[in-house]
Amino acid sequence: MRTTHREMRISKSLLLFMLICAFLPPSSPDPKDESCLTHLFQSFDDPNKNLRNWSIPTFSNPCSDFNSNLAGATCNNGRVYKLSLQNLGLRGTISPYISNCTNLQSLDLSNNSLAGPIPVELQYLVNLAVLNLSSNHLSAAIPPSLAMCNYLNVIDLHENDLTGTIPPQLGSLARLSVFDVSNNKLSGPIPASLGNRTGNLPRLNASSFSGNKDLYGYPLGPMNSKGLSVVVIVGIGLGSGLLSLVLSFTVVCIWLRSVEQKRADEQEAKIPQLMPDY
Ligand SMILES: *[C@@H]1O[C@H](CO)[C@@H](O)[C@H](O)[C@H]1NC(C)=O
Ligand SMILES: *[C@@H]1O[C@H](CO)[C@@H](O)[C@H](O)[C@H]1NC(C)=O
Ligand SMILES: *[C@@H]1O[C@H](CO)[C@@H](O)[C@H](O)[C@H]1NC(C)=O
Ligand SMILES: *[C@@H]1O[C@H](CO)[C@@H](O)[C@H](O)[C@H]1NC(C)=O
Ligand SMILES: *[C@@H]1O[C@H](CO)[C@@H](O)[C@H](O)[C@H]1NC(C)=O
Ligand SMILES: CC(=O)N[C@H]1CO[C@H](CO)[C@@H](O)[C@@H]1O
Repeated sequence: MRTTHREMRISKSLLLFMLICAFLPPSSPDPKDESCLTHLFQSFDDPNKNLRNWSIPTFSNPCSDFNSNLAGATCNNGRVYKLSLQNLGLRGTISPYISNCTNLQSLDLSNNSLAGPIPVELQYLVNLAVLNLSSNHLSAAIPPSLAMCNYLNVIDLHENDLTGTIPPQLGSLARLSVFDVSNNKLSGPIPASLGNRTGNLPRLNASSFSGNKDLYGYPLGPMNSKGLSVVVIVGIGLGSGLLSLVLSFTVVCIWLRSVEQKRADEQEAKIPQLMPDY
């Protein structure tokens, strides 16, 4: 009787001990990941509540388990190394604090409704190999500093509202095998460092660049046709300007003449009155 009671007490405390252990973090939490995830969560707008288990307390230790307890985050050695948050209907922007997830190797935010610029701070993610921000509403220019992420082998930015030119610096990324900026609002020449890669570098074809109406050069067509349309537009502009100038001149001339005529008529009418009546 007594022993079973003691056993029960022992097993109870053992259970308590195990419970405490289960809730204690196995490694010390990382302040950088916490800052990264907290700010990212704040910059996202999540109307479908897909990130409902991204709560502030968990950010202090996102990698308490083998895996992260945050939807879409994967851990390795106590750090977040992969964020896969595609197809979640996320709105809002990408916080520059993303740069504090310094162990990130893969960032996939594709097929959401994220707006704003691609943060230049991505340049601090020196381990980044995969960047997929495709099918969002991202605007402004592609940061040339992405070229600082030496391990990048996938840059997928297709279907956004990106403007400006393609930074030639990205051509220096030796590991780059997938580069897709199709269906944006990019303009200018395609840098030869990307459009016409030489040596052992994987070549990119037209499908990487198509759907940007002001982008030109190999592997897309030359500027010619666009140059012609610019000439036509300038021609139409100048022509219509000249025409309206001529028209307004004519109108002024007609008005002046009618005024003159009117004055002459009045003068003529006055003449008989001025004439002394003999
Ligand atoms: C959060 O969601 C992910 C996937 O939906 C799941 O694996 C994880 O266990 C959840 N975490 C918590 C604390 O509920
Ligand atoms: C994009 O996400 C939506 C849900 O937000 C989903 O219905 C659609 O199939 C996704 N598209 C792709 C190409 O994964
Ligand atoms: C990027 O994400 C989109 C949509 O989720 C997917 O269809 C595409 O294959 C991805 N790109 C790469 C290079 O994996
Ligand atoms: C591509 O590069 C090769 C080697 O540098 C060069 O001979 C060729 O003319 C280039 N093609 C175009 C279309 O620029
Ligand atoms: C262009 O490259 C992509 C991926 O490398 C490939 O899937 C596609 O078939 C290529 N298209 C052409 C026209 O060669
Ligand atoms: C600790 C750390 O790296 N903090 C950085 C987090 O990101 C912001 C925005 O990029 C930086 O200003 C901090 O220095």
